[in-house]
Amino acid sequence: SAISDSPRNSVSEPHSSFGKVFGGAKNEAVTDDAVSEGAGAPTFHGYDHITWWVGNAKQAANYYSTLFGLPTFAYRGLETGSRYFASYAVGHHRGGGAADSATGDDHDNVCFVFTSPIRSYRHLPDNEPISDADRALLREMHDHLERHGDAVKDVCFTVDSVEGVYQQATAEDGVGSKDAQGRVVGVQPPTQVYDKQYGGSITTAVIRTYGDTTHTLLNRGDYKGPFLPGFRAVEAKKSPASKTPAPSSFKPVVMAPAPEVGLKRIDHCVGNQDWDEMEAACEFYERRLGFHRFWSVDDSQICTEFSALKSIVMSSGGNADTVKMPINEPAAGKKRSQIEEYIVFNSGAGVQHIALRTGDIIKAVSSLRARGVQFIDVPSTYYTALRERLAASAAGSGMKLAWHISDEQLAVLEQLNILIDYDEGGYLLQLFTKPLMDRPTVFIEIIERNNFEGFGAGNFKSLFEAIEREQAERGNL
Ligand code: TYF
Ligand code: FE
Repeated sequence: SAISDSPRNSVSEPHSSFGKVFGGAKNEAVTDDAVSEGAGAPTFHGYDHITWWVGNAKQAANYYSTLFGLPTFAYRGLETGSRYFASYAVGHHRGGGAADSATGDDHDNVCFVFTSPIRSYRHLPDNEPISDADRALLREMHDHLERHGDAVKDVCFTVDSVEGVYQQATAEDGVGSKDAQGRVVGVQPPTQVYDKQYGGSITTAVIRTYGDTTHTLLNRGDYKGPFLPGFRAVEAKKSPASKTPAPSSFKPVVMAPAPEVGLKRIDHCVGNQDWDEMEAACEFYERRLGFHRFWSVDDSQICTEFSALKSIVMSSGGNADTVKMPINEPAAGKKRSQIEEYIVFNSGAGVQHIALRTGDIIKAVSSLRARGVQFIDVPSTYYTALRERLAASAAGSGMKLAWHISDEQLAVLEQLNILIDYDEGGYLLQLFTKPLMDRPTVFIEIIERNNFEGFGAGNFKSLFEAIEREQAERGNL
């Protein structure tokens, strides 16, 4: 049946039979090793934004504005003096990442940045007045596009101490400051950048993680601008003012405003690894960033008739475990798994999906569907099995539940093809878009949590079978 095995995978349930739960405390031995003297455990406040490198940032920004209700609020490009790159910041950004991390309240901070090169690297004239740094970045961006297509480049966290985290991440600690593939971890040492236009400054540093993905460590200090230095605010577009009154024969076309989506924050951001790379990627987060293992499942638990995967959720700890970076790797199966398909089309490791949290998934998904977002659909047998399980609980023969979803709510969830995973104390509602680009690589998850911090393990089988049907259409099984 669809969610037949016990989906008890919450952190509060240490006896989970589905998914392994780790203690809440950090791995002290590892952390002590890695922290250089004087530096305390780093504090992560949350996700600030996620940067994608794409072929056409203008269109990508429009796609996420129109389909996901994330308006462009800041821009840099030719008009702001950026001669080689254009960037659009979309979403709702409330500077500083997670102002409410102490309370665990929603941060109302969902922000993507789409960046494109706007000049060729190979065809720059000999006398092009470009800085060495911009020339190197132009080359890196074109290489990235060739290798990965439109893809996530950087996941930016707001931190208390950029210097502290960077120092820990790059410390000579027996492994040296190189990652498992022998590459230097430090990409950009801590740098303070002032903003002449808006005032104030930010501090950033950049480190390398899996694949070509990086993490920017950001402290917004006293920064006053709309997003980051170099960006200028973009206001919502108004219709052009005209002095001459419109002729009465002219009936302007007026579109109904698109329904609001209500995405609140980035819940987690998952990285796919190549074969046998998961452990090293997890160790990276433990040793370099002081993360701990929050939850895991292995291939005996996540498998369909055809394919399997392993997954470990790495978490920053601290208030409400604000930053969660699950790591997947393929496992042996009869056919090519979705992780292997990703690895082929992405040419290696990278960000697989970004989960966006909402407080009202019915409203969010209704709106997203109306806007044209395409989701992966599970068969109706999923809901038949779910109803049986919930009925058993209600009759006292199943899991004892401290929460309730009415038949009517369940019917609405089925209409929208929203998936449910739960334990005794709470539940989550989630669903997944189809891949967002031609390469079957990155997708987005929409998630609502109700006292349940698990990762939808009870949905994995149905979900992966649905994904496999799509893979088959792509000729990848
Ligand atoms: O939050 C979740 O439930 C997802 C599940 O390839 C998931 O992370 C895991 C692996 C995968 C697709 C979805
Ligand atoms: Fe997820």
